[in-house]
Amino acid sequence: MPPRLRPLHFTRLPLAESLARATAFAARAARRRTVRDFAPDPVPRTLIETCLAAAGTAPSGANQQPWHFVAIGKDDPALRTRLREAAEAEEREFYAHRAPQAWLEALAPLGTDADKPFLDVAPWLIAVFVEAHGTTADGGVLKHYYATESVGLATGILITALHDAGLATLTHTPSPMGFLNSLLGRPASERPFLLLVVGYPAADAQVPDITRKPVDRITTFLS
Ligand code: IYR
Repeated sequence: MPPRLRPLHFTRLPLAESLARATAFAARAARRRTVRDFAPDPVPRTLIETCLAAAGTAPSGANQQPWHFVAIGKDDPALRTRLREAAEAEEREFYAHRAPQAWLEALAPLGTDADKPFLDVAPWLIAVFVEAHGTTADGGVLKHYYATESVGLATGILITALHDAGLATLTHTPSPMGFLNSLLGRPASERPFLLLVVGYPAADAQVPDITRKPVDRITTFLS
């Protein structure tokens, strides 16, 4: 069957405007910091939903859109407690036993530990899942292509959208994350990708004094 096509309707920007936009965006992006101290202040659901809509525009393998987001507000404090307890149990194992010394040394500049109060405090947690495979019309397994890469792209857009909307995020990766399936009722066909913590930074939030590689160290131009 031939693909169904329609006109793109692309508007080309004047070059000066492209440059101005790119400069402004790079400056805004540079202001994003991973935050670990959150304020309890509420964030309306509609703001989260709008950023999730942006995330859902990510390119994906064969346009399969193999992502699922579970947004957890504060209506169910018992669920928050269960999530925190499960994450901290894994983290305690990680910091005390599982992490090789070299990994702990790599994390030292960030000052992280097994305590995850932000899982209680932040107004929203967004659990991101990879749909490792889909389901065919007759109930069979539908292979997904580049599922992990696709979800990484969507998560990048989500983080950027949340930042651009004036919110702070923490990309949290308790490992292993299987408890997210059971606590959030997601099927075995979905693999937890990460847990995004979202809200406003605490008034006294501090961040590690670290730098980013300049563009000429992360890029090779061949021209
Ligand atoms: N998941 C642990 C450890 C951790 C790992 C990496 I890689 C980080 O960049 C930060 C933390 C934790 O959340 O503390």
